[in-house]
Amino acid sequence: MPGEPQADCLFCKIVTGDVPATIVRETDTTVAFRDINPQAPTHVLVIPKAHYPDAATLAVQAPQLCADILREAGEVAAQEKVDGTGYRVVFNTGSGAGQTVWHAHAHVLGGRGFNWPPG
Ligand code: IU
Repeated sequence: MPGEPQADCLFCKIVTGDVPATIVRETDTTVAFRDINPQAPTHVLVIPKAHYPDAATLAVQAPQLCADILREAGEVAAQEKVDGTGYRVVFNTGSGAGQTVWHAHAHVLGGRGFNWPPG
């Protein structure tokens, strides 16, 4: 079933509390926690509690969750006080784009300047 927890998924285990994470925000549908390998002073991952393998699948199968994640990204940025200067929201989608964890997640990065195009 789409959205069902996956036994071998690290982020599903963070949702259940079986794997520890530094959670900064939680809603009925999402969890936001600090990335263990931060790439900016603020680097928080926002994930749906339900399991979808990537952002594109999430958009097709549970579009409301995309809106929930983007709203939460904005709330994280405000909570971290990086909304004034600007912040970046990234969905790496597919291994060629750098996706390594197959549970949809948004990176919320802030607290430093960013280049364009990205690396
Ligand atoms: P990616 O877009 O799939 O590459 O992002 C996965 C992120 O998950 C990456 O930035 C990792 O540092 C992060 N992460 C984590 O925060 N905690 C973990 O236990 C693992 C990965 I494994």
